[in-house]
Amino acid sequence: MSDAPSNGTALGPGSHPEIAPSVRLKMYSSMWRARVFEKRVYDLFMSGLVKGTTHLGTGQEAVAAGFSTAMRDDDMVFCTYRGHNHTLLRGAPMDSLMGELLGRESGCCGGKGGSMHLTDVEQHAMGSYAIVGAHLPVAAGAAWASAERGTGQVTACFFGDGTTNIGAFHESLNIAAVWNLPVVYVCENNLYMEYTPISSVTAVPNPAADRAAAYGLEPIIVDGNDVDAVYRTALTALHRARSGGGPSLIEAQTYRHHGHSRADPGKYRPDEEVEAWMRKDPLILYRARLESLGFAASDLDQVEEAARAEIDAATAAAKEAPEPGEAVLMTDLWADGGASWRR
Ligand SMILES: Cc1ncc(C[n+]2csc(CCOP(=O)(O)OP(=O)(O)O)c2C)c(N)n1
Ligand SMILES: [Mg+2]
Repeated sequence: MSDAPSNGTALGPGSHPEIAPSVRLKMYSSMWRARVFEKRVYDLFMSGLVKGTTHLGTGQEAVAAGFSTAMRDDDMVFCTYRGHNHTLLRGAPMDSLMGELLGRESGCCGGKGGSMHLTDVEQHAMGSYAIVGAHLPVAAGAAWASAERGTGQVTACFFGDGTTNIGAFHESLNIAAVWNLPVVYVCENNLYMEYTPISSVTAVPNPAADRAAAYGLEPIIVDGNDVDAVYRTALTALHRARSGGGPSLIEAQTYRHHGHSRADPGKYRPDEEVEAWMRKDPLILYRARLESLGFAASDLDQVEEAARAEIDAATAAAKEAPEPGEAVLMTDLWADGGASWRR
């Protein structure tokens, strides 16, 4: 589980001191863990071992790393089918995620869910949702439950730019604002839906931030490839929610390195655009920043090595794990078709 930094969630807006070196190293490590995970998923998919489809979060790691580092251990996360980064960095063990992708019994959903449904409730990773926009109202409900119970938990809900044109986005933002819910909605604006540029189907240039005013919220845009900026923005929004200040809507500007899903080579994107964003790779930018701040290159190399060792071990464990037996078919089901609770 990620460590909530002690200098973090107690702070109010605008009062964040310099980010501690240990927090910076943790964020660098988080981004590398997510990067090597996605790279391995890609390779295993190409060799036919990953069951089902995949939507990789490569290039978008800074959003998950900054948020997960700023969160309290019991804060909840809801995410989309592009949810590997968020589920991993919320604390789901890498081998259970890899087991899930390979359809093994060791998987976080017993091998039944696969890439688009990664969930680890014990770690407060509350699910990956394949229907665009479906999880936004559920996240509002989770936040409402925390408020009613007085647990102090905040719910963070991640989604794409295309989601801002779905009704559930507007309904959720509205109820979150009206009920002052402790929820932080985060739009990862990677400029595209499946193959369609968001700009070609949206009436405003900033698909999330430009809608914030409709719900009485401040427009917040953050460089989603700058993990420090994401972390500071997350601290402010989490603090606001936890201290009764209500929801936030954050637009994190970022880019996916691959196509939409495994079948998409992403050729509809102009070469110059892809190249410009590759130069803004969050891992490369952060390594340069850390070196300029005096972090030893050998320490940073060690972080990268540790991530590679972790993914090798997780892959080996997943490959060795058995496929689920037939008994798994009857687990986690309403065996009576839900008859008892429907009455
Ligand atoms: C309600 C609904 N409509 C359409 C789809 C098909 N679909 C899957 S992903 C996707 C694009 C979503 O884009 P965005 O919200 O920007 O997320 P990204 O994939 O870029 O992370 C679409 C249209 C779906 N899953 N659900
Ligand atoms: Mg998108």
